[in-house]
Amino acid sequence: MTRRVLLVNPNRMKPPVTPIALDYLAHALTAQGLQAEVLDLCLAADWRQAVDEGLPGAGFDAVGLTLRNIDDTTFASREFFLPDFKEVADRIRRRTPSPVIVGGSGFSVMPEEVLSFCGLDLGIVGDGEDSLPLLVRRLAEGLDWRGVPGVIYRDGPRFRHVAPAWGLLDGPGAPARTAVDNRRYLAEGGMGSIETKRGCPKACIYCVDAPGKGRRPRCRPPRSVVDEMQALLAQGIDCLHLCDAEFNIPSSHAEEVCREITARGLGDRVGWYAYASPAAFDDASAALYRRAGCRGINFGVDSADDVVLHALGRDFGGDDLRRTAAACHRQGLVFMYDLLLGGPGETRETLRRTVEAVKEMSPDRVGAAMGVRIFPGTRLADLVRASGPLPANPHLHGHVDGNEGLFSPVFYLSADLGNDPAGLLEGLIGGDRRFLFMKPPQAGDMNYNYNDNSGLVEAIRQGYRGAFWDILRRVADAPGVRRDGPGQAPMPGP
Ligand code: B12
Repeated sequence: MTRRVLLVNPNRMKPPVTPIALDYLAHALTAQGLQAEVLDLCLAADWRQAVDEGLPGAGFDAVGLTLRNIDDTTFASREFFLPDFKEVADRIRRRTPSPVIVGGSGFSVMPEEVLSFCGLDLGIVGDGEDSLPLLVRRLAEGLDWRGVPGVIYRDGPRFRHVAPAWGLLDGPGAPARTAVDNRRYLAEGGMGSIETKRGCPKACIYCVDAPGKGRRPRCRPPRSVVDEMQALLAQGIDCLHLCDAEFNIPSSHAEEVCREITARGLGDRVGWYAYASPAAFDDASAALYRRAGCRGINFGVDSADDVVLHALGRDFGGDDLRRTAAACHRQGLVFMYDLLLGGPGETRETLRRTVEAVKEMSPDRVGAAMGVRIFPGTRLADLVRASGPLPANPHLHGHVDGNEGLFSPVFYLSADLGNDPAGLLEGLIGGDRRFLFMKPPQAGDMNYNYNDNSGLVEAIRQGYRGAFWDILRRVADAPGVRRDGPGQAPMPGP
């Protein structure tokens, strides 16, 4: 008997971002003989009606619910998405007796807390491709499912966990990418998406990549990645954002992917963007990336100050930023430096040094996020807890009372920055239009919080394509002139 699974995307943020997880999961379910359907609430005119119509009673063996974002990780807005997620989950549960299984990058950070908050019983931490089909089958066939890798389930008053398997991604097959409306995401979200590997061995004190992806890099064969790119291209998806936390960790794999793209002659047919690390980047990488169709890199540099970078657990310093910037300039690669300001060790002096140094390195854009979201399970959380109760800590902001688990947003913002850190930062930036802010609505057209960003929605409607920061750049630099498509050449609109 064919088992049926409904995969639901409850994330309705605009501009919309492809729920690539559901495309990957649907492919895996189908490949393993199950039937998968996607209910994408982001693309529904009325999500409540879509849930009511999409859930015909007991028709599914399971409903899979993806939770990508817990909150917007933005100090200025501190938007918490769980109440909305719970509303969707509640409505689904009223419409079906089928088991509801939760997963996703947000879920994996604090699975127990999410399930408790939503009154749900079952989830999968980490990769879903192998575990979800196995769990659904075992549930449907009345077999013992309690050993499925990554599973977390309610057992009386507590939860039980099974460790994720972190399987290798070395199979030759590529996901078909046909379960999600990728064309519509390109038209309304400005880009498609693809993942080349999972896992990061680095030790940044605030990062939550490890709970969802593991600590060991698991790289896909470059041929499989580029097969998937071609499948997307066949659907007209010619602008992509890589979904790797950092594309060039390890750099050898990133280079192999670039070579494979170039060897297949796709470098001028597909444009792509990535997050990357400045630790392992030079002229050769910039040249290789560009030939392979790279249209822009967002380097998550955090700071330009060696003391702060060390405190954040980063494995690079100011010199790496300078080398990377020079390489991008020489090779004509558009790039952004994303700063995460106000963390442990930040002072008025380190802030000044960072802003001045970055201005001198002259990236095309600088993301000036201030305040670091403290997630449970990170070294930053340990550090904060070790210094006493949350409400007594002068560096903490947000929901500090009765929230020792750090479930709803709590931010670290160094008290050494004084009473008006935002004013201090704005003064240092001094109206430099290359800086983007996480501070809606005051940031205006320089707002790079992508949570309900109407300026971006409008630019994409007009035909802009690309990473959101690069769309903001092009809109600001040449208002009224559309510059889209691979290699910066104009490209037909949606
Ligand atoms: C690339 C990326 C972006 C790009 C996306 C570009 C694109 N075209 O896709 C951009 C820059 C646009 C972006 C924006 C934002 N992002 Co972002 N992003 C990422 C990143 C690096 C990859 C996400 C991804 O697609 N991964 C690949 C997919 C395949 O993995 P996955 O979703 O985890 O799915 C797997 C498993 O989780 C599981 N799974 C998923 N769903 C389900 C469901 C079930 C039932 C099961 C069983 C399993 C399962 O199986 C999947 C396959 O194995 C992640 C970090 C990371 N490494 O994951 C952050 C991340 C998801 N982003 C994050 C945030 C906060 C945001 C923003 C809110 C930031 C902002 N304020 O603007 C926005 C939200 C945008 C939106 N509309 O949702 C956070 C979310 C954490 C949190 N706070 O909860 C993350 C985790 C980064 C972080 N470490 O803080 N992002």
